[in-house]
Amino acid sequence: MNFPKGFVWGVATASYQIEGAAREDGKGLSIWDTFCLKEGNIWNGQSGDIACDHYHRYPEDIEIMKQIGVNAYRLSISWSRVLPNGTGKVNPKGMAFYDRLIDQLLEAKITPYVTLFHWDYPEELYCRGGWLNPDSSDWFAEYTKVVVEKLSDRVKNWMTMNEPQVFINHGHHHGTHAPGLKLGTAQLLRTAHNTLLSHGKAVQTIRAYSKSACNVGLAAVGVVFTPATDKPADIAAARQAMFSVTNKDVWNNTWWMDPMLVGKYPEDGLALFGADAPAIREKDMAIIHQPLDFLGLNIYYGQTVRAGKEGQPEIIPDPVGHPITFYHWGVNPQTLYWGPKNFFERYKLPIYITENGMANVDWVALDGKVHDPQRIDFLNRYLLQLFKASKDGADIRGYFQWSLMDNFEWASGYRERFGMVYVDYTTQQRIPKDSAYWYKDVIASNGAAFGK
Ligand code: GCO
Repeated sequence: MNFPKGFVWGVATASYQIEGAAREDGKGLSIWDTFCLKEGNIWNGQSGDIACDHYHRYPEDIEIMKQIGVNAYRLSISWSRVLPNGTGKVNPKGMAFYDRLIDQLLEAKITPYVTLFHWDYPEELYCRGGWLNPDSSDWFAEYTKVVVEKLSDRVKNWMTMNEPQVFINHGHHHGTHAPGLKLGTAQLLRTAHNTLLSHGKAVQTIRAYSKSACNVGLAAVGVVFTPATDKPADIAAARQAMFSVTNKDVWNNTWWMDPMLVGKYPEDGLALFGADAPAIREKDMAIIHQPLDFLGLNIYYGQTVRAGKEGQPEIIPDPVGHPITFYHWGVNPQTLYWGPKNFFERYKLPIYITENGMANVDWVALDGKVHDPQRIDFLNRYLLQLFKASKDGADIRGYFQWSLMDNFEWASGYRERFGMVYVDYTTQQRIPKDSAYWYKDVIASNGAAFGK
C-alpha cells in the first residue's frame, strides 16, 4: 500500500497561529492582533501574542520536523510583518526572518510550501476598507511581489491564500473571526469578488516575478458531501451537493473555485443571489481565471447525503453516538475519498491535501509522554481513504497534516490541540506525541506503515 513515488508528506502551520512576536522587530498590527484585544472574541481572552514563540524557536521546530522526517512544510507569511502598513515600506527585519526560515528548511532538506495569506490581514489596510476597497487586489499584488522577489530563488511552491470561505464567511459575515464584521449579502459578495481578484493578480505576479520555475495554487476549504451508499443515485446527489450554491453565504466550493478554475460564477449562485451579485467589470473574470498548477484542499469533516425526491441531495445527520473530535466535528474518513476524487474529476488539477487533522484533549501523561491514540486512528482512517482515491485515479500529489504542533486555534484560543507535537505554553517545551512517531513510520515507508 504505497503512495505514488515522490509523494509529498508534510505538516502545516500558519503565521499568526505559531509565530508570536506580535509587536517585535517592526511588525505592523494585523486584524487578528486587534480582534484578540476585544473581550469575548477569543476563548479565555487569549491571543497569538506569544503563541508557540516560533519566531524565536524556529530552529528547534525545524529540527523536530527533521526528526519526524517530513519532506515538506506548509507555512504562511505574515503580511504585516513584511509590510507593516500593508503596502509601501518593507520591514527588513520581518523579511529577514522568512529568509532565515527558508534557508534552514532547505538545509534540513524540507521543501517549503508557502501560503501568502492565512488570515492575518494588515490592520492598516482594514482601516482603509479592507477587502471592500476596490484597490484591495492591487495591495495584495504589491505584497506578493515583495515576497516573491525575495524568496522565489528558493521557494518554488506557492499558495495565494488559505480558505477564502473562512476568512470571508466567518470574518465578514458571521463576525466570529477577525475583523468581526457582519456584512449583508451584497457587501459580502463584494469582499469575495475582491478576494478572487486578489488571487488572480497574485498568481500573475508570482509568474511574472518568480526567479525559478514554480507551482502555484491555493488552499481552499474542501466542502465535502459523501454518499450514504454506493448507489449511483446517492453518489450523484452527493456530488451535486458539493458543487452547488444553496445558501445565501459563501460557504461552498463553486462560488470560489468556478471563477478561479473555470472562469465564471456558477449559474445557480448568480440566480440565488440575484441583485446582490457583485458588479463584474470587463476584465475581471480573465484576471481571476489564471492557470493553476494544483488545487490545495483542507478537509476535516463532511456530511452524508442521499438521493431524495427526484434525486435531489438530502442530508442525513450523523447517527447518535457518531465519533466526534474535541472540536465536535464528526469523524468522516470517507471525505478524504470523495473530496479529492470529485474535485479532481471536476477541475482536473493535481490535488494536495493541504490540511487534515484533529483536535484532541491531549496532555502529558505520568510517564512524561503524550499519548494520542485517537489521532493516530483518525489519521490512519483518513489516509486509507486518500490512498483509495489515489488508487482509483485521482491525481493526489501530497498530504499535509494539520498541524506540526499545538497552536492558537483562532476564536478557540489554545483550547483545541491539533498538533503532532505537544506545546507547553508556559515553558514553550515541545514534546512529540505518539502520533509524531507514528507519522515518522508512515513517511519512511511512503504509506506502507499504516492501515494496520
Ligand atoms: C483552517 C485553518 C487552520 C485551522 C485548522 C483547524 O484551515 O481552518 O487553515 O488555521 O487551525 O483548520 O481548524
